[in-house]
Amino acid sequence: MDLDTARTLAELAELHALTGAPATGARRVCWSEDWERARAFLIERLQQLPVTVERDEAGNLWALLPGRSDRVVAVGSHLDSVPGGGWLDGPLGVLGALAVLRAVAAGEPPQRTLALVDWADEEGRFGRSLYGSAAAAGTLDLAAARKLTDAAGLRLPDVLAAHGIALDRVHEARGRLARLDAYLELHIEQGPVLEARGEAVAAVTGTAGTERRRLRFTGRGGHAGTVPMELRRDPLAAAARTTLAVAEVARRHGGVGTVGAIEAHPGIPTAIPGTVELWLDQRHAQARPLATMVAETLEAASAAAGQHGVELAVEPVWSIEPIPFDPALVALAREAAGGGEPLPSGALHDAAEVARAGVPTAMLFVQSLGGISHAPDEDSRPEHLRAGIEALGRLAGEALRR
Ligand code: HGY
Ligand code: MN
Ligand code: MN
Repeated sequence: MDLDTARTLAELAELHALTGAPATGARRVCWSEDWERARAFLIERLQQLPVTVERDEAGNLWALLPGRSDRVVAVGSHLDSVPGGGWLDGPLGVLGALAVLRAVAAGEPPQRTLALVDWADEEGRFGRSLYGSAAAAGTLDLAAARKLTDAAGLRLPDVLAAHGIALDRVHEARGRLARLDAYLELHIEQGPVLEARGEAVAAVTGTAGTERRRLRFTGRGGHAGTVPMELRRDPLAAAARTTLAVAEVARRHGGVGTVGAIEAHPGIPTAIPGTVELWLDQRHAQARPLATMVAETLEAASAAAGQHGVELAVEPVWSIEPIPFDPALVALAREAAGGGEPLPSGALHDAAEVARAGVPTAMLFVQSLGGISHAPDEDSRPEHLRAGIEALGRLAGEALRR
């Protein structure tokens, strides 16, 4: 397959210049104007190919290149980013898929239909990662999704409606996955392993289990200058103790635990907060230790609440179990990547939702410099990006033929 990887690297840089900036990072938060610019950037290029471009009921974008059978091999990722994210997380897989589409379109019709897919809101603007692929997989909990809001308090159903999407109908996107014989995703590793190994590209074994909750501590607000320390019921002190416990528990069990956001109300220097909301994200490659991490952390949170005389309310936001990818496809991906040891993914990917819908799925990782991601200085070496796109082409060629 003759892939124009130089063109893809140029397009990745162009997309970042259009929808982000080196110092402040990517602005492609899903459903935002910059994310719409990114979609338009992709659609403009797809329209130069003999493909049909469609948006499904959840807002995922599909481009189909007909093959000799209507069974489909899908290749994709996500154009949306976290606020201030990097230039590669997502677009590498979507524009890498575009490079494969171009190369296959230049030849005879493939044995299977080839689809490029750009999943909507992989980053979980509303707290639930993998929104678009979950809708297509039928695993999006609509009742829970109806209540979700983003950091600015905008409701998920309203933002979808503003883009012509009815939340109650998003599961109608499910039909497409039934036609997939394989789903392939190229992504940056977003961690330090490949750099430590000195490898450019590797296959991925699967994704870690993830538990996400919002903890609400309710104490008694008051004047920062007049309330004696022994009379305080300070929810932020309880949240701080809990945050330290999250890290200890994660270390104890070999997982990861993150408090990525704490919001104090009223959130001013001269008032003891009345309430504090804390976002908790815990992950582990195995389900049982992950469950133990959650239990121990919630125990520590209620002990901290007791110590500070505040109330604790725990709201589960979302969880996904550890997802293994298809062993046969992972073996093909390993070969395409040059034979290095496949590695597990601590980050979530749309591939997890597609795999748990029963579609044979595999991923390829490209080395991340310094293991940095979800930050403006996310980067990879150009020769590694090109090697990753070439490996994706080899893997897609195999999957189309076998
Ligand atoms: O949270 C994740 O792992 C993904 O990057 N959204
Ligand atoms: Mn990603
Ligand atoms: Mn991400």
